[in-house]
Amino acid sequence: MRVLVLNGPNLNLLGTREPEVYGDTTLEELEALIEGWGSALGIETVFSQSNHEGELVDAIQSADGVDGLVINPGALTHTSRSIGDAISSVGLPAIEVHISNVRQREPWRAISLVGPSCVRTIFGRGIGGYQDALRHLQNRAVTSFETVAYGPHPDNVGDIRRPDGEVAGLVVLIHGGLWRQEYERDSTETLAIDLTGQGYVTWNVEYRRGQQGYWPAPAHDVVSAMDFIAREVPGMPTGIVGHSAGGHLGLWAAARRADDIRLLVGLAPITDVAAMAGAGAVGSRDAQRLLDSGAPPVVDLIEGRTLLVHGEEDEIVPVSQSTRLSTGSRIEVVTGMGHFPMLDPKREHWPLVVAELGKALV
Ligand code: CA2
Repeated sequence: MRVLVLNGPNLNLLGTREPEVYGDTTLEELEALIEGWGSALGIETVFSQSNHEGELVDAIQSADGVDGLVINPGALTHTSRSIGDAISSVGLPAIEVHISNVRQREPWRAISLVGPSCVRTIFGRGIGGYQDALRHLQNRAVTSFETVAYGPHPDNVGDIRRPDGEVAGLVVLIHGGLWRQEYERDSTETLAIDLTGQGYVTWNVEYRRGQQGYWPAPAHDVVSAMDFIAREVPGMPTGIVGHSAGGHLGLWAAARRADDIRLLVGLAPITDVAAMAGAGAVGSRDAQRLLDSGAPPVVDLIEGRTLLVHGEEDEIVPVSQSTRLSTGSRIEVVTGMGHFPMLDPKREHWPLVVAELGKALV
């Protein structure tokens, strides 16, 4: 796979000014990083940067022999119809990337005239957003899926992936990201693809988060998403895999649909929001916001049908979030593992998760 990475006006200044907004990595360093992320994924990357709208349009039009685009159009995002038109005209899947959280800055930055021509917008994740964009392009290329709405809000959607052969069951995936707006379901996509490859219908769920509602919006959405998929794919033995804050939502939803859920797998789940709020670490502010909106301080387990898997080296959600729950659940502590490797089906924890799903979903 070959991907063109395009950066627009002023991004040549990266690393030289406003490091508090855009970080301290220069464009040259960023392109080297992206090249490395690409080759780790088997993606060849080519680069271009311009401060001129017409040059960006030319670069898109002449994107020969590439399978996708990653584009940060800079401030042209908010004004340029011609860049959006150029993307639509070449018919390549394009991901719009913004380093900063454009939805929580000046209101005009939240408006994108380029976004409607792109298959996804990734924002507010720092330069890591470019890596996520490459991974998402690759994920889109390897399996087909259907994005379906389960409710009225734009975030009331999910991706259904169906296996080719016999169906072993249904797995609902719930992504994490501290209930923040900038983290979306692309993080659980690789797990969904792996599970679909193993015979499961997967339902990778989006839900309202952050500014769109701290509590109970995400929780209500996840339950609605589960009710929706049970109607869409009826009679399936069902499991849930939730990562981090998605583990929290999964536990909450599983307790409410306990009769229907055979196994809840929490990957580095947040189980004690109050402890997280009080820890004074990453996520404490988010957890406090959740509590202030009325979230229960701790979530329940579904006795005997919960598997918690947690990396001992997790610096975002400490392992104590799982080990505090000593009864009614199986807890696997994985040595030498941090928070994000839990999302990688090639890592050592995954065969156990797949085996337990296989036993439970019969
Ligand atoms: O967050 C992003 O990636 C942006 O696309 C960056 C654009 C900005 O206009 C968008 O609203 C959001 C470019 C900002 C200027 O870039 C600089 C980079 C380093 C130092 C100074 C400016």
